[in-house]
Amino acid sequence: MKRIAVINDLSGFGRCSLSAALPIISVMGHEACPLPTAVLSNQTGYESYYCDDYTDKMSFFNEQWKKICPVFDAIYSGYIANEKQVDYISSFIESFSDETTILLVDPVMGDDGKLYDSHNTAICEGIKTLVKKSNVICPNLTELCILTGRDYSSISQMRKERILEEIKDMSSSLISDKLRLVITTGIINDNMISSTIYSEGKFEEISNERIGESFSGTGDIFASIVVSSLLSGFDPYDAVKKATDFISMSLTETLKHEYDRNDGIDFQKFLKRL
Ligand code: PXL
Repeated sequence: MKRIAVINDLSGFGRCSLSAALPIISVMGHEACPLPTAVLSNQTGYESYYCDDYTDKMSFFNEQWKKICPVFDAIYSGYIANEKQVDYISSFIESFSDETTILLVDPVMGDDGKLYDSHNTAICEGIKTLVKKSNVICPNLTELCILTGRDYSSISQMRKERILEEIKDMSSSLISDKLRLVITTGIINDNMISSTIYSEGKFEEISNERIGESFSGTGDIFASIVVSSLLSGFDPYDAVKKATDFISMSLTETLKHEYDRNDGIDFQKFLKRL
């Protein structure tokens, strides 16, 4: 069985981060080894929350894990709370990977053209350095703009074909010997929502009907399915298709009843289809 180190927070409510990643990776046949960055009563989008920062405890995991699993098949990092964690994750990647390890960094920084309240420009600079050490990233359009220093508000107002050209250009500018796959999510056009895939000079788009608004945890669900699929040997297009179809199904289910976007989406009953 292949092992994925999952570096993310544990939130009691919000069906996001580790609470979403662990069931998804497990049902897809891999062992998910959680390394919590923080333990929260609920994700930070709710009106209030309690957060126990785990930064100073993370290095104890290093010490113990080296004795059990010196190299992971994949390392997947998500929500990062501070700059110190960026340094830690950077050294975790160096010490627990070899040339076969899939390194997926989800550069969680913001949405709808805005940084999350919890994120300042210093953390974003750190995340940029982490992205350079990864080989797969899955930013949303806001995060892709931050990573490439482009202006979200002007790009998001362009017509669809131009937006796609810009995304292709931004994606290719991030590609290096190390970073080989850039997947951009949440590209909204009328009643459709698309993801794009840039790898080996090829640029592809997958579109789904836009269902509801933006919900907690969908980015984490997306990244968890992508990293698990890549580890199972799927090609990037099929990995992204699996993720977007799963999220569409779960969103449709969520909208059947009263909901709060902070509670995340009803994905549980579809897990066995993964
Ligand atoms: O899903 C992103 C995420 C993860 N973890 C925490 C968050 C958020 C988004 O707000 O607050 C704690």
